[in-house]
Amino acid sequence: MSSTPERGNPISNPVIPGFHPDPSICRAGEDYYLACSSFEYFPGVPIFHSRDLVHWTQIGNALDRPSQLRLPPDTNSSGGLYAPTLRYHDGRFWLIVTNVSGDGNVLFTATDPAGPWSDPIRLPGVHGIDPDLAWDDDGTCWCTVAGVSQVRIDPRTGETFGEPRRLWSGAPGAKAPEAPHLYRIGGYWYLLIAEGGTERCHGVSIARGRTPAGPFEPCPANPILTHRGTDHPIQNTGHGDLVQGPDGSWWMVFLGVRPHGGTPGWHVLGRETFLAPVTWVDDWPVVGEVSPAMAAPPWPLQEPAVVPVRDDFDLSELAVGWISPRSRPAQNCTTKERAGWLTLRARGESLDDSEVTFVGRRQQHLSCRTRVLVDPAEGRGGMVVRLDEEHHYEIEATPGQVQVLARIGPLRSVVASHPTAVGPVVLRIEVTATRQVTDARQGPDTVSLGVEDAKGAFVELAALDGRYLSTEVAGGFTGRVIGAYASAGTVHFDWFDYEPIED
Ligand code: 6LW
Repeated sequence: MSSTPERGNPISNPVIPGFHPDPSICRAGEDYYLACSSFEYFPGVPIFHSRDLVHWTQIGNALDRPSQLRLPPDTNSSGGLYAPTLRYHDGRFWLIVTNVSGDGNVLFTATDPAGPWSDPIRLPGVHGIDPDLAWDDDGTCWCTVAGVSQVRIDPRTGETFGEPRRLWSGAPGAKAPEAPHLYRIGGYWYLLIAEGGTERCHGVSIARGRTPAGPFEPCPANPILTHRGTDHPIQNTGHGDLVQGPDGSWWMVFLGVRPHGGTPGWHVLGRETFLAPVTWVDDWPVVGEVSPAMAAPPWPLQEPAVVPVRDDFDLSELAVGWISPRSRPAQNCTTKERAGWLTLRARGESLDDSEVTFVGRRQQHLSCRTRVLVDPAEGRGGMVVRLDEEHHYEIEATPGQVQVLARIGPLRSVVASHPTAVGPVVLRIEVTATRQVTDARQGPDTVSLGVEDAKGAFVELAALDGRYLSTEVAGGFTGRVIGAYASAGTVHFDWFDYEPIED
């Protein structure tokens, strides 16, 4: 267990930017896979692949059909799927996750993490969130949940054996001991947990024992990771998972946020997945420096995937990064009706509705430009920056007019109206992060909404303060999702551009 990652050229952290919280990682030979929570969105639990821990590509969503993921219309935003655990054992991939708005703890298996994953194996005897899976040498499977408690299960049937037993639960008095992960490393069983709550007091602590049930001895250096009380640009660090790199060195993935603007600071991209090196001292893990530009690991890095700006909707299925609130019936969302177009058929009457027809992708950059070509001839719809049903800014097209609408909590407003030629129109939203704070009350960014004229020039119709589309204002566990929607009739979209803007 002794290998210290060399210091190489800087790489950017988060390694998976945007709303990708509660990361869980596993290694299968030379491949790494990672899963994140996804809450009220369908499909659920995005699955990523990497061979260097630095460059990640989404290869699917583990829960991508209604028989796996039922999120009823009354599922709260930030309800649904909480933290998963992804493990590779006995030649199969295992994913356990809690649907707090449905079946509780459920387990899925796959031979290919890109899918298909199995139908759910229910675990009625496992209570609580943040379920973890760990196997003993004799094949016994232990399921450990927030709190922290543990019960033996049969992962193939979901059967539990005996009563849950309480395990070490972190520092006395620390709130929210959760995100447990149990590892057999060397002569110890290590129990890694998060504590302090997923906000600014978040942290990672660890204890070790000689059996999976303990007793556990807390690490004298706990918390082994926290940024609480610091002015570090990455905050809320916690909810970690350990993994060994290709050279045997150890690393941790964990969640963090990047608050922007004046005080108290607002994060708009949700909780993102970060990476940090880990070394071992006296058989205790020591987490290395967490930096937005961290030293690359000491092994060859993959070429980063080239991500196209434009999605032309030319494929018969939507790309894996597109998500919708709660469900996405084919009759409301298809790329098969008008070849090369995304056709959205309205269900709700506005983005205030829990089942609005909306297809979006996570905002992954502090500044970015999104554009869409919309044909509203048969309805009403447009492009939106969404936090949840009560916090969204949109530019909406009907034949001959566009409007900018804003929903902030109890307030809903038509901010601007603008005549357009009848026919397809290009809508644009530009998000510009606050670069220089000159006023303590300054927000994290500005969201500009408008259209493009016949020459392609941006006609800005409104520039709105982005703080109202932040998690600090909206509450909950998610981050911004930007996409296309229909609020009446049928609306067609020819293409959608998402372009990062360097800060
Ligand atoms: C997650 C738990 C948590 O399951 O929030 O605040 C839940 N901590 O670890 C959703 O991310």
